[in-house]
Amino acid sequence: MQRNKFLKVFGTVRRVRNSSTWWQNVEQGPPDPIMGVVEAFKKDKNPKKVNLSVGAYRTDEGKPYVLPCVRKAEALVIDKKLDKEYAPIQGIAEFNEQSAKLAFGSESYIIQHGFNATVQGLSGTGSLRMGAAFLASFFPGPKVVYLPNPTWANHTPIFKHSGLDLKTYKYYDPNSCSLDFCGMMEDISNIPQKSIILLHAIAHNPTGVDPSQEQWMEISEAIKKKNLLVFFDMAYQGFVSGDLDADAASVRLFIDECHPILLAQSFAKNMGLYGERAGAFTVITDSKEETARVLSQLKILIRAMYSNPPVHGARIVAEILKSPELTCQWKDELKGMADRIMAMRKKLKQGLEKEGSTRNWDHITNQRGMFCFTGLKPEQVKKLTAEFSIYLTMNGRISIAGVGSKNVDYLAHAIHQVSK
Ligand code: PGU
Repeated sequence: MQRNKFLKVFGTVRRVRNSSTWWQNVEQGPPDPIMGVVEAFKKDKNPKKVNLSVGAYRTDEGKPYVLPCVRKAEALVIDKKLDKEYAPIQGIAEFNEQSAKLAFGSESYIIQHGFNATVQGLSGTGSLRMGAAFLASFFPGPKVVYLPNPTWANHTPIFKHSGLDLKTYKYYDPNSCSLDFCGMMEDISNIPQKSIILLHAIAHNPTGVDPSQEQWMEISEAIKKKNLLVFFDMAYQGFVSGDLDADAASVRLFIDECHPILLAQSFAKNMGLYGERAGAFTVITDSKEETARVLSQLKILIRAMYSNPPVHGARIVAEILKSPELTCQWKDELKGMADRIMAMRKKLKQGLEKEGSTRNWDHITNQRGMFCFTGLKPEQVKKLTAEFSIYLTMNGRISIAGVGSKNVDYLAHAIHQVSK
């Protein structure tokens, strides 16, 4: 039997075969801008440490939250003693059907006429990646995706990884901490005809700033003029208002306005199914026949990328969505999460006022969804982490879902200390 040989070189233990390895030119990569912060948080020994980096809901006590409706649905799924065979390439049919109904509304003409090619995706990220692969293979216009500036940190690698080019459009005004609507409209008017534009359907990440319904209408008109293909990322349906229909308003408006959109959905946040990787990707088509053609190509892409999706999370989602009782319970629990986040926004703002901060913190309560884009500069973020063990992303984004009544005053105090 051959034994491994070890050699100590400058204090590092190395396994040796030859003098060189295949991977000697692989450079150390940088930590992920979001997940890397979680890793740093875990290493911190300070008992007061607070993790506000990743967008994952926490209870008021700071604990991860499994929704009771998910527990119930999971028990029902387990009771069925289903087999562990492969799902179809496009995923579980019931899950795909229910996901599309949730996004477009069960009465939507899209659903009635089968104008949706919907496949199960690996949560929101995998659904976006599937969409990117589809665009890379089949989009007939310039393969350039216009992203809002700023946007979720992972959008850029997802589209780049598929070989698409990226450009940005103006979205956020740091002076007013609100939407730069004029800048956005101007940039859209300069996008070349038949390009691709990504829009956050609700709860824009990282800014927490969404257009009003009137502004969405104007955005739709401007996009129509340029004949752009819209790719909606909807990772937070229900998380803003607790109302699933209200939170899908932008997507439904674009459907009513006959935009041939793409849609990535995620059940990570609204059902708390983060690690189950349950999501869906939809291409809106012109006919049932087009749906069949698109679906056939999506299946070919999926087969090459991961063959077929995981079943457990999708079974839980389908169990909830097909049961009126469980859906009703889910809506209550979703509203509970949305309300707790809103209450924490108010408490944080009050806390800053109590600390004596003279800065305007209105944006904490004006912004929506899971995140607050605080406006803190990278040096202030570094101080928050170094001096107070408060972990957030370098762009000054905090996950309000990670704030609770026990740490909100500490957070307000720390933010005041670094920003006064
Ligand atoms: N799209 C947006 C706008 C998101 O914010 C996220 C998650 C996703 C898609 C993908 O979520 P899935 O978990 O793949 O369904 N953003 C969170 C979670 C951490 C991360 O970056 O993946 C965040 O903290 O920004």
